[in-house]
Amino acid sequence: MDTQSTRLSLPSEPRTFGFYVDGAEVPAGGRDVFERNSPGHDVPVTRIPKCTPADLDDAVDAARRAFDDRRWSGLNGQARAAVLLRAGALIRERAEEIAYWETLENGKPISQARGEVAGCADMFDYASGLARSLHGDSFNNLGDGMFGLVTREPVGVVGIITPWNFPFLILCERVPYILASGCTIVVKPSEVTSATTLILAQILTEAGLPAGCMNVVTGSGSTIGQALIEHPRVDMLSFTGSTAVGRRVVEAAGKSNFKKLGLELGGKNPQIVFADADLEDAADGVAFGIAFNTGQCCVSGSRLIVERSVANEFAQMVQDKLAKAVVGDPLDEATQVGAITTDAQNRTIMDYIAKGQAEGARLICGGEALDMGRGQYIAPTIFGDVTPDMAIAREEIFGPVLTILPFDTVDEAISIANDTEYGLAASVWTKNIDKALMVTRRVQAGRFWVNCTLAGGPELPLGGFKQSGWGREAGIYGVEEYTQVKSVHIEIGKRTPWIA
Ligand code: TXE
Repeated sequence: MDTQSTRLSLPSEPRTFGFYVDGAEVPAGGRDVFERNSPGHDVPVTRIPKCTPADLDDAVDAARRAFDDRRWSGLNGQARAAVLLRAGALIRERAEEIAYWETLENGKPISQARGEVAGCADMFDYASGLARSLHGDSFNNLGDGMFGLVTREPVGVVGIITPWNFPFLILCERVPYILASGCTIVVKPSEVTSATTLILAQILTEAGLPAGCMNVVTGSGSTIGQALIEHPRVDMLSFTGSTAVGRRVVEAAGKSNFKKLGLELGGKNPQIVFADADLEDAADGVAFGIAFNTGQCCVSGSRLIVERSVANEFAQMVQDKLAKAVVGDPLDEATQVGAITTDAQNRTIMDYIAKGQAEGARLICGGEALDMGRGQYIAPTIFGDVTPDMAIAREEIFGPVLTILPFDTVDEAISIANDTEYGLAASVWTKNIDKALMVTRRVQAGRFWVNCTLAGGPELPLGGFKQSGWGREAGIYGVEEYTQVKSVHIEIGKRTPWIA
């Protein structure tokens, strides 16, 4: 790649990856191969093996052996932390490579991918500390004859299924925390964005992670994904993706071994803007919240709930902001909004835009595909005159489409915000502390932003209320999620006999 110019060049030929089992890369061999085209350029960029169910069994067996013989969970926290710290350092060393392949497969801007990769290295640094500080509890108040302990133990073999919108970031919000807990892993990345997951497996081996602790099996959701969620020797599964597949995960867990589940599903996240907000900041935040990653974020702020007295003025301010956002080639350093990641998602977004117009919403801006010569791009779009019953106000579009819903009172704002089956994230913009706290308390969402949006880092947990999911990832909560608790009663001294 030519790093001198402001636009990186495309690879001269697709990069070929193997999958990853028991500490080594396995070439595709006679297996079918999936050739991925860059959504920003429509040229082939990677070649990924389509694994078989037998490959998945091999990966689960490797993870099972690595867990059961305690080669990882039996190490002390210091030793586990050392591996995670080295992995963080190696991610930084290979940051440019990871960002490049992430951009090619996903279509996100290279500058954004670089920021995400830096954040991912930080996840490993932070989780390394948790490997050392994870602890249980003790009960010294049970009388002189009894002492109580609560210990945390790793759950076991964890399956991870990731989507295509943040292939590396979502992975790194999970992997270091799971490894910190002492579990071992089998990952099934999205079939269209597997490259950077395979790079992470290489990095972890180089960092000193024992063989079998991190395995990656590539392939489709309906074959490999379904086999992983049904697998009887997988103890826990972390799924991030659509609500429809989330339901299948719950069914499969019930039909197999009742594996523990973590689910991060869809969102239809409110951005509540009061008239007393710093409207300039809020307009920038709302534009960012809907156009970042082309709106393909589970936490995108897709419903603008704005106080009626400033609704028109504010809509104009957001429109002006979006008009200045640079949409274009993801490999160009100046690009802020890249390509739509999959053909199917491109169709879904365009269908919702047509549906919004058919339902009677007013198209304020955007609403069209942008011709960049190649690849698939959609202009950031705003709909006004939206009513809460319209599909564009209720369903997750997963694209750069903002719907505006006005309100008159605080109660009404809260009620509109909660009028959804989802509860993943929410933002409130106001300079009035009472309103900010009232809204933060009463709106049902797992992540809340006050006078900001899409903020995050390794310390704070993420996850959803209502149908947005189960459990939490990241932070100390993320490590604890992958442990189970054991209570230990220890009798001290002579037993009081039951039979005299
Ligand atoms: O997701 P899928 P898709 C939402 C978003 C988007 C819609 C569809 O609204 O428009 O989902 O996206 C694997 N058993 N989100 O179709 O299918 C699949 O291979 C096991 C929100 O891409 O859920 C991939 O690895 N696994 C979301 C992962 O599930 C299966 C992010 C996600 O794919 C499977 C992505 C099966 N039967 C989409 N079928 C978020 N919360 O961020 C598929 N998969």
